[in-house]
Amino acid sequence: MISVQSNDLNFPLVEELMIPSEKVAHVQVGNPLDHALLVLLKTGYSAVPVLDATFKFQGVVSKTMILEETLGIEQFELDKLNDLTVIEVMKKDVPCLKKDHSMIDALYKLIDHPFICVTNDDGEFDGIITRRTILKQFSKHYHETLKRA
Ligand code: 4BW
Repeated sequence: MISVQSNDLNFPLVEELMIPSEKVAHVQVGNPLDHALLVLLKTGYSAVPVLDATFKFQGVVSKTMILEETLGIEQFELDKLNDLTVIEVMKKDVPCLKKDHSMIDALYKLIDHPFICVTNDDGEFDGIITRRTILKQFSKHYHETLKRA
């Protein structure tokens, strides 16, 4: 069996691959659900990070979470879109990465999540790393390194 050490292959760091915070659509914990749904629909993303007023990462909210919350027994209860805020429906228990983690750390976490948020030591939001980015990197490595071996 061939064992490959990730650092032997000189994989890039999360910092080099992430989408920086200024290019990432996000919502805030106190936003009403109708605002969050509007952001998700306008950007076309299924899910986006949730931040607090001090730019600290708090969780992730998706279209599905919002729609499930507004679905009553027999119909959608659209009043809930105004009455509830993002903090009441978001998923808080999600993994994060730091800028100095390697691409391989990101790969393991991206198996179960379409994107992973990157935070600093104070929990402030630095950006996201996505499945697309990692797949592109592996494709690049395959052509440049593994295919030649
Ligand atoms: O607007 C888009 N532009 C591009 N270039 N690709 C898009 C766009 N919207 C969706 N896609 C593609 C990407 O390949 O569909 C995939 C699934 O999107 P998603 O999950 O279900 O909305 C995208 O795959 P990805 O780039 O690996 O992104 C994984 C997830 O990361 C997305 C979305 O939830 C989140 N995301 C990506 N870029 C983001 C973002 N969230 C906020 N802001 C961003 N800039």
